[in-house]
Amino acid sequence: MYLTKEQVKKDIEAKILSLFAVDITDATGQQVFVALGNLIRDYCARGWVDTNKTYEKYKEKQVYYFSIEFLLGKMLKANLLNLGILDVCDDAISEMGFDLDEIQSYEPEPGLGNGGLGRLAACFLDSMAALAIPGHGCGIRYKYGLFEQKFIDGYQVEVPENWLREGNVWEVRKPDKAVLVKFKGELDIKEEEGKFKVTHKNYEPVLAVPYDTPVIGFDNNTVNNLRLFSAEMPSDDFDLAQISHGDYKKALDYKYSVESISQVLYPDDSSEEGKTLRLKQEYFMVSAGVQSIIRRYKKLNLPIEEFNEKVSIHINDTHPALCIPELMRILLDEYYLSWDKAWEITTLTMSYTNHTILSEALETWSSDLMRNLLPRIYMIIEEINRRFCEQLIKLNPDNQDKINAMAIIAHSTVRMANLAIVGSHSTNGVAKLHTEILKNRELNNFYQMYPARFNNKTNGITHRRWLMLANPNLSNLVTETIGDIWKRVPTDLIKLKEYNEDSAFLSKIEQIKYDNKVKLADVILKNNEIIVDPSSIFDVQVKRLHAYKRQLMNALHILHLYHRIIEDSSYDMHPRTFIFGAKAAPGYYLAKKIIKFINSIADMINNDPRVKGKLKIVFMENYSVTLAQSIIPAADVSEQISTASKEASGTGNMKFMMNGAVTLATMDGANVEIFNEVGNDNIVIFGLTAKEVLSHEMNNDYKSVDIYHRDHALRRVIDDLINGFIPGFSVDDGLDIYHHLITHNDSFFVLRDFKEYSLAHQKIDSLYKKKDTWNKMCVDNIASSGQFTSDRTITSYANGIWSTRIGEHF
Ligand code: HBZ
Repeated sequence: MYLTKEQVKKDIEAKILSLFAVDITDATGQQVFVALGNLIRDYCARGWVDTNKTYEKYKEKQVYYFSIEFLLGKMLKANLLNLGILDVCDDAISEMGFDLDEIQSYEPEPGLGNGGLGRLAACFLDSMAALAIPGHGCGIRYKYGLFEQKFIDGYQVEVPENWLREGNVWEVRKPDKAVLVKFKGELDIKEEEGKFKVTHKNYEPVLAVPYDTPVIGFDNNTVNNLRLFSAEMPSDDFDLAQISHGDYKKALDYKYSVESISQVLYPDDSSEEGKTLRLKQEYFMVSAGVQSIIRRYKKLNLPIEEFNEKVSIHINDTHPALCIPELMRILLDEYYLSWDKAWEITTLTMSYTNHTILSEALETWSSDLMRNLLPRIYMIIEEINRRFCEQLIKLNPDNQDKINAMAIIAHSTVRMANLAIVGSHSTNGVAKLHTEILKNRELNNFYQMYPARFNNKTNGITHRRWLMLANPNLSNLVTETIGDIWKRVPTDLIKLKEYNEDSAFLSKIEQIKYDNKVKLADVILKNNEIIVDPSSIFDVQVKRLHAYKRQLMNALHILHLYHRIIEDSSYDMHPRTFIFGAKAAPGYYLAKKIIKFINSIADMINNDPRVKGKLKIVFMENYSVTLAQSIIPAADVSEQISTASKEASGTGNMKFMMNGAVTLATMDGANVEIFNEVGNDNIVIFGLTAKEVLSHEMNNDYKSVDIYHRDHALRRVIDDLINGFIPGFSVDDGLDIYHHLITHNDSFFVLRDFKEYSLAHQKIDSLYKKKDTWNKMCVDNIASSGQFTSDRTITSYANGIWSTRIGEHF
């Protein structure tokens, strides 16, 4: 849209006046933020309504991306950028005596996700809107997002994150579009005139109230919708009478239990606990979302048999897999379709993405729990399973083991991944290696049965947030150098390669990186009270804390460097600043010990004068999207060091390369594809390959203790865990880590990869010392990053899975 600065100023003044009854001269930063947020909603309201009307008018196929998490990040500047009014608003705001970044600091970050999976969902929304794809998000409006992390005495402490305290400028409550979700109760099934009539009696009703947030497309007048549901007590007397029978106390207890459904995001991204509340959350989101979709479909006046031609439902990991039995339920019980027809429509509508191969993260539910909470849904899953097992028996009459392994229900548990694969027409992994592992190992049985359903969609990130917004100076330099086509066609970034030996260009790249490091150094000083040197190498590992991601290997290596430096004061290395950011799941014992370990070595090393500025360690509290946006543009080295085969894809790796960091990586997840794009000269690779890891696991032939005895330098740092060497780090804390590495045989091959990791760091050091080589590597990384945008990923989903239109309407 086009606006003049004068118009923006007038609009802001008028908003401030109408919302707060104050003049702009008396307005607080918080008030300016709220006014600007409201103004953005005004600016996009017409487009929001018109986008929907156009979709309806042309009866276009809609995609609904169901995800239990959307990790959006702050939206003020992203929305201004997408509306095409970022610069004019920036100018207007500063002329009014404010600073746009400061204004954005008043926006709470909606932390409605744990990590990669939730952030991917947010990048996908941005790309669907940018590509004018009729695609919407569907999820839960958690009252409390992911906990805020605090360090007390080096330990992680979790504090509730009340992100809605000051209200949320972006959302619109839609009470008229609320739907009823039914839990528990009994079923009454009668046959009448050849139809099965299913009546759900004595159920517990929960009202799902939608809150809609606009998802603004980049400069294309498209505004899609993110619909998040909040759980409320229904006000309908009839429904309530069933529950409380007029008993006030009972009604209040019920209200509390209903509201708890959308109260808090589960903070665990690595293990499934099988808690009733989580299952309630999943069905709540699914049932509310599918009912809304059906309601909207009805408005098209098309036969229900054509549903799958107009609707695609995407299941982001297995958490929304109950979409499958829920749609079956509606088609069977409300439309009286035959099982076969309902099943055909359902499988054609549904598609599923797998994000993990870690078995402890695979979702299963106890049959008893599910039967009790969701009687009709469980009955439908039983029937899906019965029919599926019939097929399995026909195909494998003599292989009971295989049938047991593939069944959807076995040993009184419902396996959600099996349900998702069987009930959809597409199953995809999130990087080539990951998809190959799924096809050839973890899901091989299913791949053999349904080879055509399996496909790869390598993850991507939105370059609008992760380059244009996070790194405006680099973004401007890119545009000055190759023009601005890359903003719409990010693969155009490859043109930067032509400048990778242009010394004037390289020094501008270097200067921008340096300036970003100075800015981050300020943040570090403010947050951590640590002075870091912007001319040191900023070596960054930011991601969830997990044993397989091997923050521990990084920390042990830092300890190793420390020993070398204090033993040999002439030890030659370019000064390094190691930066960490990571939250641990509150119940993940080992991960929390690793946090304490890193904080303890940071304290020790940062305060030891013998280090002479060669090493600094900074563990930034409360890693979030907001922090990522200031850390990533300032990184020189991107640590992507997971045990090969364990990281499905990774997306941080892509954000770093796009901002000109050099990746230090194992051949895991999307690192493999980054390696293939940038070439061996522009990345530093080390460690076991996925094949080697899987072979060790299969043959059970790895013994960490042997390496411990062989490698003196490594033994020394492992012993430091338990010999009291590190001030403030107790032997008890150290023993937990020690046992993991030695007694329990180091499940993630830290000891095996340590030596190569250390050599890889030496290589980084010598590369960095050759300034031109290093700067060229940065440029080549930026140039190749156009392959890793979510625009590319989403285009491939739209063409290969959803069969939805891409393009501009207006
Ligand atoms: O999904 C991550 C993968 O670990 C990462 O490799 C990949 O790039 C990313 C996007 O595909 N997985 C997660 O982030 N998983 C979760 O956050 C999660 C959340 C709740 C759960 C289980 C996993 O119950």
